[in-house]
Amino acid sequence: MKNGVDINMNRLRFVTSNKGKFYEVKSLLADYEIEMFNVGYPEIQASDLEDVACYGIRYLWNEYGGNLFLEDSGLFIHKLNGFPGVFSSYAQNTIGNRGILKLLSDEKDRRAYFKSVIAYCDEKGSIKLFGGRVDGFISYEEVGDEGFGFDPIFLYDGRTFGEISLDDKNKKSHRGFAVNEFKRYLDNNFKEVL
Ligand code: ITT
Repeated sequence: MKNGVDINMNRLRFVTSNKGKFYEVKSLLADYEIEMFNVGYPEIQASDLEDVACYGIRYLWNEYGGNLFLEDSGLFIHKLNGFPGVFSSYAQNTIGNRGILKLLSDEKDRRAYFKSVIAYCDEKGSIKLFGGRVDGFISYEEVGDEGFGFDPIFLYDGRTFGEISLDDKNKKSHRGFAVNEFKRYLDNNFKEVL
């Protein structure tokens, strides 16, 4: 303990049920001990990922204390006015990638982006948000079996995220950018007390 604060700040709980996300984040935060903390939290109906993340992290702080983070992400398709966006999980579990491709079947405008928001709560209950975004296109068919979720239909630089390795995806993805921002914050704020 230092000034009443647990100085082992390099041990963090990542609240998620998604192993694909967990491995991506764990690889980027290799200097830290990351524990998968699969406890679930309410995801409110809101139009912004930030609002969903803030509500979730406050709930988690009340239930489990600090030193934890969550990550909320979504796929936003221009021609569908941002759908599935905050409903990405629901869309993935119901219509899936095939359903998304069907919605865009005769569509030439296939622009889409992934967005990621990380909400972190420290030992004292202070909350910080970090974000990342990657712009790409929806493919015409599912390609590749790497990654998870929408990866086989998200085209970036001529290949889908389903065709590239985890390390490659981490260099260009929404989550990669958000986690690197988070890492910079952790390195600046906590490394010196270890
Ligand atoms: P949590 O337990 O962490 O909430 P989740 O899978 O429900 O896991 P999200 O709500 O953040 O995560 O994700 C919404 C949906 O978007 C979900 O179906 C994911 O599979 C999908 N998704 C998120 N990031 C993705 C990525 O990098 N590549 C492909 N699909 C992704």
